[in-house]
Amino acid sequence: MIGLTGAPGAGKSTLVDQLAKLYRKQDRSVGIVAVDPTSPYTGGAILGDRIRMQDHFADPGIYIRSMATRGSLGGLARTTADVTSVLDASGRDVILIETVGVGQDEIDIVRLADITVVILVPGMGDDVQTIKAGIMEIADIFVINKSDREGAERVEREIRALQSLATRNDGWTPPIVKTVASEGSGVQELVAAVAEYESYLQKENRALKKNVENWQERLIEMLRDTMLEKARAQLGDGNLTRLAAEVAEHKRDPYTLVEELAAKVKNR
Ligand SMILES: Nc1nc2c(ncn2[C@@H]2O[C@H](COP(=O)(O)OP(=O)(O)OP(=O)(O)O)[C@@H](O)[C@H]2O)c(=O)[nH]1
Ligand SMILES: [Mg+2]
Repeated sequence: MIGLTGAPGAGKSTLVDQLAKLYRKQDRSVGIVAVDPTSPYTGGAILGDRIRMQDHFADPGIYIRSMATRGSLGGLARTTADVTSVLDASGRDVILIETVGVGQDEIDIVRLADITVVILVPGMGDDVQTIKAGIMEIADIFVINKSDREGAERVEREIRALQSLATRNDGWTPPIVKTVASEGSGVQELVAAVAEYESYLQKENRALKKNVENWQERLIEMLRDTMLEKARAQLGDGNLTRLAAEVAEHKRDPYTLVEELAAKVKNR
């Protein structure tokens, strides 16, 4: 299960498309999940992806599912988790999850993946600095896409510099692969990097350990969602507004209120 994340327009879909083609050539079945947490209403990118993916529609070896945000708390990550679980169970050899950006929702989504590929592009300037907190931790492999553009070397230097500051505690140094997804170059190298990380994960049971960690997080999320749903149901419509007004008007303190509400859910 490979998660690919990066800024809007970084070339994620193009790269996913190329990867899918390559894996199909190796006769492996592919599942693609495209998640768009940022644009709940337009769905433009997803439509574009659908059109781009038309090539594959006749191929039963490829399953494609696009999802826009559900807007509800935890909804997207959870739905994605469910879809990927189904794909996993269906025995797809490779599952590619495309998601935009590096916000919390997306980090949740990539946490589902066995391998996380972070896609950067040249010309982002200081962006690498701003997003480093999120991405340095989640990237197993870095891709510098649009390497046909000026500045790819600079991005590479910046990643290396950040890597030298913080080594991962599992000892893996995420490789940096330069690609031009629109022309298909570097994709072979990316597949090789994925395979290398895969075999690294197989050693010393690392894959299982990672999976256990993922499930630990996911169980907590599922639990949180379920409890929250219960609390919402308990609260009923309109009551939240009334309670919020009371807190805003300093008639109640929020800490005691939340304790009370939580206790009610517990006792049900
Ligand atoms: N010059 C250049 N253009 C590229 C490359 N890869 C993709 N593109 C173009 O960049 C644009 C965006 O590509 P997408 O694959 O849609 O990017 P994305 O990250 O999926 O975009 P969103 O899903 O909207 O966030 C398209 O016009 C691609 O043709 C590349 O390596 N070099
Ligand atoms: Mg896309």
